[in-house]
Amino acid sequence: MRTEAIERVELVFRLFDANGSGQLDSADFDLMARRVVAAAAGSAEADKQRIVHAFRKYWETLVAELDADRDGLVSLEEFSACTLSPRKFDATVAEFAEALGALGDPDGDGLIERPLFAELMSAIGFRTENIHALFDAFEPSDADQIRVATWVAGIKDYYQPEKAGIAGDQLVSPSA
Ligand SMILES: [Ca+2]
Ligand SMILES: [Ca+2]
Repeated sequence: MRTEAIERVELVFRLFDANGSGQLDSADFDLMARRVVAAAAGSAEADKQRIVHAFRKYWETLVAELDADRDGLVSLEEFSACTLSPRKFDATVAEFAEALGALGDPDGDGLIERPLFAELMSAIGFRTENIHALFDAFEPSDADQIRVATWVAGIKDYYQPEKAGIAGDQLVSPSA
């Protein structure tokens, strides 16, 4: 597996451990969903419900597929196994990416502006400089917008263990 992919997985694990318990648990995903919804003040209620559902589904898939010792928690070691069979998570990641993308596009024009992008990514826990490096890697327009579809594709790429040199690597800096 690519070093970049391992770093991406470890970063996601740290961020998803929203309550800092050292393991992923159901409460992490409720907490993260609340933070992201709070950052999406301008979004429709249905879009907010969609991301809440996507976070719930994400957790249910992780615990069903990765909780090898069946303690109801997902450790970093267990989580890292997600890269061994990434196809199992494709549908869940896609649902999550599309729900997040919808939150980023409340007016439905297919574009997301930098400030909202930064707010949503910050709610997930990424660092400001990494967020802006990622937005820049997506090659924003003169109006400082990127296509939501580009972002959604970028989220899916992020979880692909064979990928390196992708925009998502901007989220993993040596000091992160
Ligand atoms: Ca936790
Ligand atoms: Ca476990």
